[in-house]
Amino acid sequence: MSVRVLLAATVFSVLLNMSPLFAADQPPQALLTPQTGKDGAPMVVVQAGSFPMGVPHGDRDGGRDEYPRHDVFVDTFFIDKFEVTNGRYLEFVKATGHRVPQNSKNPTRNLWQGDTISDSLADRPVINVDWFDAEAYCAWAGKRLPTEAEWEKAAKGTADRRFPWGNVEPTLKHLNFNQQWVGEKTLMPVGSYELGKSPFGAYDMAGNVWEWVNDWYDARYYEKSPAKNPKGPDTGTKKVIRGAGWQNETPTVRIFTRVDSDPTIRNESTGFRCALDAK
Ligand SMILES: [Ca+2]
Repeated sequence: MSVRVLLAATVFSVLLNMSPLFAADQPPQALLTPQTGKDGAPMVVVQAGSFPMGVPHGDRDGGRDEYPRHDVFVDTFFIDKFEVTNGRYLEFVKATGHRVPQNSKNPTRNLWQGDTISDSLADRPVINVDWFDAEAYCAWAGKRLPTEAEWEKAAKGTADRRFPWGNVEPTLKHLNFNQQWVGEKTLMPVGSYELGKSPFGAYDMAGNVWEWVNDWYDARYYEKSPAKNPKGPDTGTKKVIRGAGWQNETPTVRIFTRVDSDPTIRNESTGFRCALDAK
């Protein structure tokens, strides 16, 4: 190989390696380090760009509120790698005096003893928190709840898929689902399912606990939502929860499942994770 050919090959190779720097809507990943909030919870980067929101092309299931499939552009943001744990929530309660998680309808499903938790509960997702508790935690941590579109993109990646890991039907190696209540062991420690993580590296986006997102629920929102950074309706009576929980079966744990919930309800199936703008 002549020097000239070698030089050309080297230049070509360097250009190839740099090509992500020039790709539209894709910030150079190496230069973007995920930040963390005050809670120290690890976060992952979700790069700017479009993704298909709603029921994938060719699939005929899903609720009416999950149609039409539509492309949504979302700016770069960070999202918690894991659901917020009881251990982190306890730090928030201690720091702020915020009320403890409590299931007012079914006290047998409380897992906290006052403001004390067992060691084995610390890494499991917090439950018995309403939308306002979730919002308060994220604000304390210097973060915010993800929008519904951000949540779906973090779970799905940039192309159609039914589950965070792809289109393979769910098994107990992918997620915590299809369970009966047995106390704290109903919930799995966050990040237990390597096989179930999303294309952006977020864990438990399907199963373990449902997750509050910021948006008000509107069954017809997809018919009119803005194509860029949709934030949900301005007002409403119900908030959206996403991702399904430990008690749900296969159809419900699909990424695109949308469910509405009274924002003041505190139950044993719903927790949350936080997001953060990329600065
Ligand atoms: Ca979850």
